[in-house]
Amino acid sequence: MTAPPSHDPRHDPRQARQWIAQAARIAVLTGAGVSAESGVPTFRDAQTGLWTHFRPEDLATEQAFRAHPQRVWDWYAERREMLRGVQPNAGHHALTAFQQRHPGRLTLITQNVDGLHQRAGSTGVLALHGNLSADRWLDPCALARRPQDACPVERAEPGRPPHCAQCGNLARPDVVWFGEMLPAETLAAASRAARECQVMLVAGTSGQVYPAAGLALQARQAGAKVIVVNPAPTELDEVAHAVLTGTSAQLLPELLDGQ
Ligand code: BV8
Repeated sequence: MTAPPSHDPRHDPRQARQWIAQAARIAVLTGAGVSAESGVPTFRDAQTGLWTHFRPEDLATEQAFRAHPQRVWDWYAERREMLRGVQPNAGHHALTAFQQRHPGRLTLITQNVDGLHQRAGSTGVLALHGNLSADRWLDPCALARRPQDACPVERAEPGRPPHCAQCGNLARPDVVWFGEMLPAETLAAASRAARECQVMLVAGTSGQVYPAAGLALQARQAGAKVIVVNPAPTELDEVAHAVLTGTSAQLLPELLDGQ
């Protein structure tokens, strides 16, 4: 265990590790940073290639998709392609191993849509923002007899978003876009975990996106110790009891392994 140069408990992994050891219930909130060491660019890393001139917030919206379906679809297709060769990293595995050693004690809440926690074997993952590798229909089928009936035919033509050959409905990624509500049950379960935990571990998120980032405040207000793991300052540092500067693949094993 590396002792920090200045013995400030706010920056001492040993103090954080002790809080975890004593916690009956632990909630973990992860963001794009925990996938960085798997080679997945974070959500606010500089966009590259075709996307240099777009902000993610301007692409990840229903309005953008309706206005430019091809462009938004291509952005998601490229992100899906990038995920193909990617593996979970030591941070993902440390969370899974802890869950396996202590069934029911750690609730994993993620903002990530890359599915890496699930692929690492984590269970009961509360995926607040959906799943990048799944599609759903943009609108109810215009020709269906009942609104809940899905479109019958998904026609995929190279490069175009799959669409219904009968009514023209478009398929869209099964993620939560900006301006869209989060899945109510998932958010309620995440909020309950935040309010009932003794420790909330916040790893790899800039803390800019709500309501996800608000879970850290809920945990703090309910009396939990809040621990932030990030190589850089975040918007949640002032909510935290401990701010550990480092990467998740390095610090999550340090905090969780052997517990
Ligand atoms: C909502 C899926 C109710 C899509 C994502 C105006 C109108 C409507 C809403 C709003 C509005 N103004 C504000 C809002 C609320 C809005 C919001 O919060 N906006 C922000 C930009 C201010 N929220 C919403 O719209 C949410 N819905 O509020 O509904 C509503 C409805 C209508 C009207 C009003 C309210 C929906 C939010 C969900 C958006 N979808 N993803 C997709 O992926 O394409 S969010 C997206 O951001 C990703 O999921 C990402 O995970 C998430 C959060 O970002 P981070 O994970 O933190 O990633 P980021 O790149 O920012 O930071 C990475 C961090 O990692 C950094 O800190 C870095 O230092 C660190 N790091 C780097 N390397 C490492 C590392 N950490 C550890 N180890 C490393 N190695």
